[in-house]
Amino acid sequence: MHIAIFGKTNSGKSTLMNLLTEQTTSMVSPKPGTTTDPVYKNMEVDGLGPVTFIDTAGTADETELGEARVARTMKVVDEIDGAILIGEVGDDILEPLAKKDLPVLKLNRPFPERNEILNSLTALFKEKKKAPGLFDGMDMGEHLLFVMPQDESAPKGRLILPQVQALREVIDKGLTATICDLDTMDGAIEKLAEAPDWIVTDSQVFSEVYKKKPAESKITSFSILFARAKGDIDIMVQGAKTLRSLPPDAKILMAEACTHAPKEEDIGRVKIPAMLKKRLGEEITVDFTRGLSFPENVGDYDLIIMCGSCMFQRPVVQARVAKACEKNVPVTNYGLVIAEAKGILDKVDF
Ligand SMILES: Nc1nc2c(ncn2[C@@H]2O[C@H](COP(=O)(O)OP(=O)(O)OP(=O)(O)O)[C@@H](O)[C@H]2O)c(=O)[nH]1
Ligand code: SF4
Ligand SMILES: [Mg+2]
Repeated sequence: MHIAIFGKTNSGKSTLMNLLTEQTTSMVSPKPGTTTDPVYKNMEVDGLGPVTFIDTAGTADETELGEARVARTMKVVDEIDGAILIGEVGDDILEPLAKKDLPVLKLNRPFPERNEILNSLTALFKEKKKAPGLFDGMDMGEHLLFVMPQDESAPKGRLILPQVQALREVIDKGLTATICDLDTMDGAIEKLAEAPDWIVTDSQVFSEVYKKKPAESKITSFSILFARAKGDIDIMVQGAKTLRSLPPDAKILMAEACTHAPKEEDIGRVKIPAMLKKRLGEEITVDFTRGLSFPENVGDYDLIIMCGSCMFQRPVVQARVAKACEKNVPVTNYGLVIAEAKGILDKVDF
């Protein structure tokens, strides 16, 4: 959950950030424009779980570079689940918050006690609907088989974040899971009393897993679970299907949330572009963007392909889907595009 603090310069945003996090997270000074870039701090809040508080540069900043600072603050609105507003705040902030129907806590100086503020936040967010989970629509007690090959680009000795998040949600949702590699998949299924209800696979081995799966098991991928939970699955399935009609000189944008250094076998940098060229021809253009930067000229593209975006809050993914739709640009994600490229998109269960 991301909660940003907004207010005019010198309103006490950084003071509040330090009060909430009980440490000197942000610099405080009587000089307007002290905070220049958003400052992020993670904190566990009783009743809310892990929260990232974001201190922002003040609005109504008339100092040198003020305009650039305000622009960075406005971008934060795309990332958040809620906001704390200090004092009088302009329509430049109020309107986008209202448009997204985000919960807002209004505070004035002098600030209430820290616990009082945290309790108000917890109460405010409890009223708002819970964000969708990865396994919504699956029933408690269902058994899942996770096929998770770890290739050269996997981090040493660890699992990638989408897999970690999925494992955690299995427990939270009262599901059970068996984990295997592609080579050990047959043996894993043999050990089960019944075929798994669902097979969740790494998208890269989609077609191999599909061939091996018991007829009664439904199949999906980690990326598709993330498309369901964070994006808009219907729009993104349609986006993947546009591969069927893209021109040979198509312009495609790959948007990856992570900022890891790409390795030789990188899925976003190497494997998917190679698949796209095989399908559409060598004439296509593939551009890349990373992290929170997202180009203004989305309308210039014929297709936008996002990663699973496990690092992003749902609002960021939703904002990207909305931006693409506004410009009539199809949008999808890695898993869906791989399923389409391998010819099994129509056989996947959503
Ligand atoms: N009198 C009084 N001063 C306060 C209060 N809270 C903060 N201040 C002072 O107000 C000044 C600005 O506080 P900051 O927390 O840096 O304000 P900010 O909104 O982060 O400012 P920018 O980063 O410049 O946008 C500092 O000198 C603080 O000590 C308060 O409740 N009462
Ligand atoms: S943010 Fe994207 S690239 Fe990074 S681990 Fe998550 S899904 Fe993979
Ligand atoms: Mg500040």
